[in-house]
Amino acid sequence: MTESGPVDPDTLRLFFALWPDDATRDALNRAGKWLHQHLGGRRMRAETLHITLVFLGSTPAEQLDALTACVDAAQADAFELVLDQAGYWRHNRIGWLGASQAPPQHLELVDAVNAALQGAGFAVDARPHVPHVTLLRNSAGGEVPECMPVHWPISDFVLVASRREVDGMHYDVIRRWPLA
Ligand code: 2AM
Repeated sequence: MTESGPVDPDTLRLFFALWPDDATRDALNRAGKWLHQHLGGRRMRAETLHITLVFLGSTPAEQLDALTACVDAAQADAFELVLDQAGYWRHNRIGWLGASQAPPQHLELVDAVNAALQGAGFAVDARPHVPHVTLLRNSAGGEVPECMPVHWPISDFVLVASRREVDGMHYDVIRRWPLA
C-alpha cells in the first residue's frame, strides 16, 4: 500500500468508497472499540471508517473531470450490507469487519465502477474485491470473536481523496453518486 511520499499538488490519491451515515459510523466505531479489546493495535478514527470499492491511488488532478464523468454512467441499485464477520489479516496486520455474504448488488456496483473506469482508459486493480472496513492497524492479532452484525443501508457511493497529515490519514469526500 502506498499512502506516503512527497506531496504533489497536481496529484490526488483517490479511491471510490462506501461512506457510512452517522448511525452506521457510530456502530462501526463501537465495533472498532470491541475488536480492539480482542486484537489490540491502533484504532481507526471514526471519521475515517469506510469500505473501499475501487482503489485508484495517485491520479493526476487534471484527470478528475474525465474520471467523474465516466462514473456518471455507472448504474447500480441501493442495498443493505450486513457486516457480520470480524477478521484479522496477518500480512498487513489489519483487524476488519466484513460481510460473510456480500449481496449481489454490492459486487454489481464494484463491477459497474470498474467497467466505467476501464472504458475510459483508467487502470484499475485486478485483484478480487474483498469488502471490509479496516478498524485496526498494526494489530498483533489473536483469536477473533463472533461479532454483533452492523446493518448498513447503502444509498450512494463516493469518490475520496486521501491526505497524510501528522495525526494520520484524512479523507475528503469530493463527489457522491446516488444509487437507484
Ligand atoms: P485497507 O483499509 O484495507 O488498507 C484508503 O487507503 C483506502 O484504500 C483503504 O480502505 C485501503 O484499504 C485502500 N487501499 C489502500 N491501498 C490500496 C491498494 N494498493 N489496493 C487496494 N486498496 C487499497
